[in-house]
Amino acid sequence: LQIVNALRQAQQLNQLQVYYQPQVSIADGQIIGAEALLRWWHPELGSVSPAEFIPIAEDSRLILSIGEWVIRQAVRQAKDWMKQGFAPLIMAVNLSAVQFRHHDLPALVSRILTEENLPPECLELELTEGVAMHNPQGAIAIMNNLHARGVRMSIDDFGTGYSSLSYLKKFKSYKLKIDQSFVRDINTDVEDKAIVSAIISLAKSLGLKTIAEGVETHDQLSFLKEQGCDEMQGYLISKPLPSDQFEALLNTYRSPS
Ligand code: G
Ligand code: G
Ligand code: MN
Ligand code: NA
Repeated sequence: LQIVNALRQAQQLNQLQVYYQPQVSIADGQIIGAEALLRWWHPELGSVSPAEFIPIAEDSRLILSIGEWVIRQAVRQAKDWMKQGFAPLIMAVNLSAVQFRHHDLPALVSRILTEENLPPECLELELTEGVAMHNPQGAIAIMNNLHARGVRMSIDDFGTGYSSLSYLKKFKSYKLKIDQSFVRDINTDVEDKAIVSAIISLAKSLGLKTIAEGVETHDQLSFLKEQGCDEMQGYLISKPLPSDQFEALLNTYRSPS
């Protein structure tokens, strides 16, 4: 109960911050996107992981206001970098189950994009495989709605849930995010190798892009490149960064025109 109250106040007290982790094209090494990741710094509790507080925010439905704030911050940031002359990035934002199923989500997303003047195709909403498959028919309807508004969808933590391939085909997603648990031992574990190459082949045959999460070493990257994975995200490039540090990183890749 105490943590719920602390979380309720966190927004007003400016204790929440959005960090950004670069997503890089494996073919040419360019930064083509960013994943927005929420951070909470509490004066007594210190840094609280979203893995801990998102479930609490979900139960209390605080996630609806916090989640809206994250989408707006991320969209505004993407627009700001675009205005500065950086090539357009695709900004990826995580959606929780409660947010995804809330009836107002598609309209809310459109409203934010209009108000912040960001092209919808610059926003990607990440849905975990578990949430998508929990009620696949419902998920298809929501994804169709978001897709019709021009927003991209990706399936997060792919491989950790149980996917029905017939549904995967019907999801209006354009990218599978290969969970970092499969990437970690990719150079030594024959099963992980097999799983990752199977996910990449599956994605290709369904016309979906792939991004590997949690890439930390050059050896992991070499294997992914060999298998034809499209993109990567992980400490090898950068950990999630506050916006000013992300911008500094963008500047080392290419200067604003
Ligand atoms: O960045 P980190 O490893 O601390 O994230 C831990 C977990 O919290 C991840 O599963 C990530 O998807 C989730 N997460 C981070 N930010 C958000 C957010 O804004 N919304 C939701 N729903 N989940 C988030
Ligand atoms: O569940 P989701 O994929 O949204 O969460 C991504 C989580 O993975 C974030 O908490 C992020 O901080 C973390 N992360 C990102 N890159 C790496 C990495 O290279 N190694 C590890 N161990 N974690 C990472
Ligand atoms: Mn994610
Ligand atoms: Na993930």
